[in-house]
Amino acid sequence: MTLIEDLKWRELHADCTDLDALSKRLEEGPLTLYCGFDPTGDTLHVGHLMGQLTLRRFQLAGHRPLALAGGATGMVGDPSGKSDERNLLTREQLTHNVSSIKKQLARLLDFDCAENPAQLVDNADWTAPLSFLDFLRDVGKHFSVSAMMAKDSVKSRMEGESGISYTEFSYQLLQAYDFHHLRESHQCELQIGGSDQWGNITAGTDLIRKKTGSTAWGWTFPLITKADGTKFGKTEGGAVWLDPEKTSPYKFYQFFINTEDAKVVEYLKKFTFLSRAEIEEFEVHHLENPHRREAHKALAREVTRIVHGQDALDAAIKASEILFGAEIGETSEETFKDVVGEVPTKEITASQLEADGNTLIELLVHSGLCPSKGQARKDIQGGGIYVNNVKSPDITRAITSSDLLFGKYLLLRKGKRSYTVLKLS
Ligand code: 545
Repeated sequence: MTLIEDLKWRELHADCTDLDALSKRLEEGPLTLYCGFDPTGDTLHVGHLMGQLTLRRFQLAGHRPLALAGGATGMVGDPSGKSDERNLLTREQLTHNVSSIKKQLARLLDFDCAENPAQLVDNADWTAPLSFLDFLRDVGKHFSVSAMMAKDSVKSRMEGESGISYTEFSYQLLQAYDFHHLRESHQCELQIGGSDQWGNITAGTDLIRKKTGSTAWGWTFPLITKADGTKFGKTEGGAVWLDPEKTSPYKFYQFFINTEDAKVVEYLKKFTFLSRAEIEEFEVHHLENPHRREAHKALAREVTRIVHGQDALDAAIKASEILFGAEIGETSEETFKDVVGEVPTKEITASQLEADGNTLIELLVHSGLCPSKGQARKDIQGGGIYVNNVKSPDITRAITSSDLLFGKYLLLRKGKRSYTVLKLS
């Protein structure tokens, strides 16, 4: 299967400026391609993964990827897909965002391989020194205002309530100029992006043709959606970030475990590097034994490994098992801390623990899992109470420091999923 066939099979093809010519070019040998990321925030979320993963697919097929951080374009604001004018970011915000985004962009690509290492570029490097007058003469002259107004990003804003400022209207020229610059300086022949980027990408291929007559292609992938067409990557707790400080690897893993059944195969194709044969096997599994959730587990496993690495994945799986009732057994303290981070935690003092008659009943009330001692007694007798994931049906059960995990934690559970950790203060 060629790279293009693979991308099509993975449903990563929305549009291409000239598919036949690009296919031929890819057969001839490696090319350089790029995808841009504006520092509109200080961390990327799962929705932004597609650009990086697609760059990586090209790299695995032997091509040279450039990840562009929009130090310049971030100062202006891309109107694509936005119904309202953006607030300008301050220089301090931008500097902060650019440096943290650069770190995240460096994760998925290989920057050290001998043949086709990835490279990070920042469009502020070539745009900031440019004078406004030179830009108008050298770039602006190649654009017709009516073509600029015909772009979806501009048209929809002109038709809508909020209109568009001259600043955002000019955005497409900056992105077009980047492509031209990278074509000249890095022999970059292809730009990729989500389908919201089509107007900006074709502004670039047009500019290149007009200025130098060189060949250049644009490729877009569909924006990822949920089964009902709504925005992907949001949970009740907010966006699913790639930064482990903002979204723990455990929560990240659980987000993919909870993928809608109708989407799991599509996401396996789009978010993982598993082969077609492997994915088709999971598809059969899923149709025959949906309750085993093998496809969901494979998806969560692969994406968590790609983004957070093997160790964080192992810990996330272990924490998931514990929170789904598995015995605690050999768990390390590090992993257990992940569990602690995911469930309500209450402090308990040593004297509270050693107090006379300190029974499980009392601690259940203290933890908030049971509203009263009477209810706690009933829950214990009903067999619904677990201490460190071991069923505790004895109402006289005392809790002592020997029950503490790692000398300081007690994991109380009621029923299937209600957990509280008591932590020795
Ligand atoms: C800037 C200069 C260029 C080429 C591209 C750009 C950026 C581009 C853009 N892209 C989006 C983006 O989102 C913010 C990310 C980080 C906080 O705005 N004009 O920067 C997204 N992009 C990835 C995909 C996208 C797109 O980074 O293309 O479609 C989302 O999947 O929205 O010379």
